[in-house]
Amino acid sequence: MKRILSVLILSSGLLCAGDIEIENPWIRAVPPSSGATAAFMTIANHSDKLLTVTGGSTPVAREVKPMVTTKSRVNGQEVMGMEFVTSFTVEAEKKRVLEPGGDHIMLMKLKEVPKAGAVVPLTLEIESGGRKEKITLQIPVR
Ligand SMILES: [Cu+2]
Repeated sequence: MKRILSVLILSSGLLCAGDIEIENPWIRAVPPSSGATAAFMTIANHSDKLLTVTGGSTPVAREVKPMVTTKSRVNGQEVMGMEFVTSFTVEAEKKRVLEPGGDHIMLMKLKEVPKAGAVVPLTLEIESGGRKEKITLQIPVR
């Protein structure tokens, strides 16, 4: 059986939905001509099961996709890159930090360019132990 849980918080801070805690979420303010921006946060998994962020949605963008940093070797040199992935995982009792220069959530094909000081809703689809949950965060733009 699937359980859908929806939780709302105001502005920044902490969200606790059972075993999932989202710390310090924020969205990067971008110039009006930008087609994309990114969301950052720390996802804490307090359960004993693997947690997977399988997707997301927001009224301000047509596409929401997880992106991770990659390391590859080109001509013997280590090269850092970025790559879209279908999901993020967070190990049991661990945290995953999404931060500038590292893993993040891309908001693309912006319908509305988030301005500094605004608060943008972002819904994350999360799976844990065969259970699916939706968490809606109210994320400050800065
Ligand atoms: Cu990106």
